[in-house]
Amino acid sequence: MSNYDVQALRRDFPLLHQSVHGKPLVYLDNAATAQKPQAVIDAIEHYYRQDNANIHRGVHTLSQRATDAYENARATVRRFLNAAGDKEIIFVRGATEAINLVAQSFGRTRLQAGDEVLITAMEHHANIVPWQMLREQLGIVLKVAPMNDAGELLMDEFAALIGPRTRLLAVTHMSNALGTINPVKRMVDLAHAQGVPVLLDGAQAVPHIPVDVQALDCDFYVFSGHKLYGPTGIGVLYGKQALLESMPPYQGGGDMIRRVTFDKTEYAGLPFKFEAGTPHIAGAIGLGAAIEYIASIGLTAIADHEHALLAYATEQALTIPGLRLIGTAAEKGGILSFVLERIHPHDVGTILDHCGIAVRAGHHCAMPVMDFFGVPATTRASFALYNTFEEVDVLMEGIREVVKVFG
Ligand code: 7TS
Repeated sequence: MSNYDVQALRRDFPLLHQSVHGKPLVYLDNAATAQKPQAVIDAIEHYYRQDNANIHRGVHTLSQRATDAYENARATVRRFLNAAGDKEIIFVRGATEAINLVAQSFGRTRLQAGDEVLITAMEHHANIVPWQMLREQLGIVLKVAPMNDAGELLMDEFAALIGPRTRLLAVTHMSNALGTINPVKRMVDLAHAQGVPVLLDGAQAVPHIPVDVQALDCDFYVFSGHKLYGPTGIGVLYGKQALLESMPPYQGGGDMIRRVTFDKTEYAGLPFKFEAGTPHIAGAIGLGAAIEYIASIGLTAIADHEHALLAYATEQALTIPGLRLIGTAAEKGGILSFVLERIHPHDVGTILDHCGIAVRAGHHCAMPVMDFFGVPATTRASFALYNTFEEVDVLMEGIREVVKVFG
């Protein structure tokens, strides 16, 4: 912690150095999307200035360079997740597309009416709606594991919900609305004990928690590049090789085939079977650069810094009259979600914006979580590697200003 030089790190992020409404920008909407370091911007620019070509299909030099850069990014992701091989890393648009891929490829071919998919009460809509679509298509049953008032899963109830018809457990590693970090290793073990495969939604977890998919032994792991300091439009589906091999393609087109005639198509092997069409080449390269950037700092150092920010912010927030925290799990990542008595979160967000502070006000694509806590929305501040204790002070001053204006 002591040699964590946040001011030096901030200089790596050009966007942070600007004013909003005449105030220095305080960017605390990192759970929605994180800012990009110069290294990522440079990698994307270098690709478009020097190497741009379509991949896998060209013998010319640029195409080979582009292919190498794209496949190197895949290897970087494989090391980041400690996957067993590059074939287990599928580039997709983001966490959302990855979950839809699993629902439509794995789900649609393996599940039947009456089969169950088990999720939790704190899922993002991206890990609810694809299963509801499968319910429409197949007549499967969606089961929801409950949580307590702190936003922690009730583990006994969860374990009891894994039954003979459970075909998949799909659960968030870290909640975007509450910050709760779930005991995913224990959950995987409980599911596997009953032969149930597990999908982990790592969209919020990967920027904050070192992930080892082999140690977790999860069957699928998904995340988005843009929350990990990488570009939008790129994300990752990790799947165990044998499982991915047994699944049909999600989309058809170029690059995912070995041979096509009008009568029959033979699909390509992994990972290309799941990457139909020209992929987001620059996005993958940018994501690779983001992962290398994070590795150069160390995810553990980043997590320690963010935990210190969260502890400080929590302590300060609790001194503000009428403030109620939403999400007080013992295991929590850098997310501070709250409501102020009789003040709508949109008003909070608007006033904070006038103070130069970017927070998110809304349901955070987790409406069932809002329903559970009996609130229409929350205001959410979420921390990243470049946030400072001074910024937490500015946030708290801003919230006190809101209370004064509306109080
Ligand atoms: N899962 C979780 C836990 C998320 O937080 C999000 C995005 C997604 C899935 C979907 O990711 P996408 O990149 O495919 O959209 N969460 C948020 C958020 O909290 N505010 O904006 C997006």
